Amino acid sequence: MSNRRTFFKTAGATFLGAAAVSRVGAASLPEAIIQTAATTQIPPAPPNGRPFNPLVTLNGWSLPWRMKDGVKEFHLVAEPVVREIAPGMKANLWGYNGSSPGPTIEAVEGDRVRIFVTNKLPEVTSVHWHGVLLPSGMDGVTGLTQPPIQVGKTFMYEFVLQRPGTHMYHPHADEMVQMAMGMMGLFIIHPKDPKQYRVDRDFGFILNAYDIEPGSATPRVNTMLDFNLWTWNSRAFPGIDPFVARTGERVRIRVGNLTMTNHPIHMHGPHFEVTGTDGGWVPKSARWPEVTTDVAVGQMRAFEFDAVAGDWAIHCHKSHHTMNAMGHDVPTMIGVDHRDVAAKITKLIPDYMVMGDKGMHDMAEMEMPIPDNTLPMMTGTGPFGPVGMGGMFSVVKVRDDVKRGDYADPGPYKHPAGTLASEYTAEMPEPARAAAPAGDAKTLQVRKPSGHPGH
Ligand SMILES: [Cu+2]
Repeated sequence: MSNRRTFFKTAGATFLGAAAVSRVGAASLPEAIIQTAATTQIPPAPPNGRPFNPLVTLNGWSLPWRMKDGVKEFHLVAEPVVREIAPGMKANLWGYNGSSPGPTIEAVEGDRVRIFVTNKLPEVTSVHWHGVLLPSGMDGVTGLTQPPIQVGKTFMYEFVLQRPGTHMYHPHADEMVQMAMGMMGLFIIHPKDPKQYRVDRDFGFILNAYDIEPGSATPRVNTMLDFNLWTWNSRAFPGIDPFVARTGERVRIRVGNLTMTNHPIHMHGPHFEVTGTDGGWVPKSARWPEVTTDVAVGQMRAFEFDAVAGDWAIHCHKSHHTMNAMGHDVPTMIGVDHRDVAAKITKLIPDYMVMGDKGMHDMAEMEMPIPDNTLPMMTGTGPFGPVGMGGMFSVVKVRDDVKRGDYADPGPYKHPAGTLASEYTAEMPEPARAAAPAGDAKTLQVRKPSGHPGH
């Protein structure tokens, strides 16, 4: 195990320690760095090679490399991992280098990269570099462009990065199973000129989804649509870190989708512009303002905005995707008066609770008994009480006093006086309602379109 190291968050992080480099410097394979923490690891400035502005991978990390004869060398290890989806729930997934998703690969336009992939899964795999321009033989499609990477074997991919952009990597072998188990990662190609496409904060994450039965820990891999855990980088709210920025900063968020359905990503607060797709950067004249951008399966979208102070929700706008497990089999009880039934059931089951007859917000407030290793369906607490959200939800937290390079959660927003919604407590008359029309519905006048006979 001497070549496996676990890295923890340290201020600024010494990911690629000098000792690590010298110890393996003479070896033919670069050291495989392993990292299992599920909190956002702020990447350090690149220690060598072309300079770039590092990406902040939400609840993730970037893979260190070594330079060898001018080639940037990375080492990915495909292996089973344990991922905390949110505090209180861990999943048995497959990933790379200790985590799912795997670490972000960051390199620069013009770099020659050599990526070693070691297979420690129980079956064959391969890696496809999704969206990256490369020779066909490096594309990683099992059977088509290469034989599978057998269990215990290592493959080598090598290519020159031709164009800056936002990309992903994932297996192209037993894809349905391996992606349902969490095998994926971001692949960022930074521009050769670090001033080009420059932003103050650059975040990235992958949309993924799991079907993990409440009380269990391993995803069902044959599920096509009915997933119960909708995640960003294999984390569900309240396990997803906030996007922290300083007022006025230019912020970019890059999103990739490797689920089985599209996700309209909606951000409250400032309008944003979609500035990048899998195919590269959108010319300024072709960008349009948005508050929601749909990310289809297999797509990448990058969008940018000027940060405005506040706590701004950011979430998938499919409301079932802001729910955790347990939310999907609950019957609709709104308007049902089941007090009589409840009284009878209580004689048989003393702990029976009446729930959902006035909507489901009470479920967000109540500590319902749930199986071990299961997330409540709606959860998370804000300064004003339960948020009632799970899954694909987080908060863009913008403050006037955040320091450059500081990504720590600044706590709840202090709203300036006169800018906060509040209860109206003065006297309130009954609202006047329009009188119902005389007679019954049959007396309603239905006017047919004129000058249009023949019906
Ligand atoms: Cu969604």
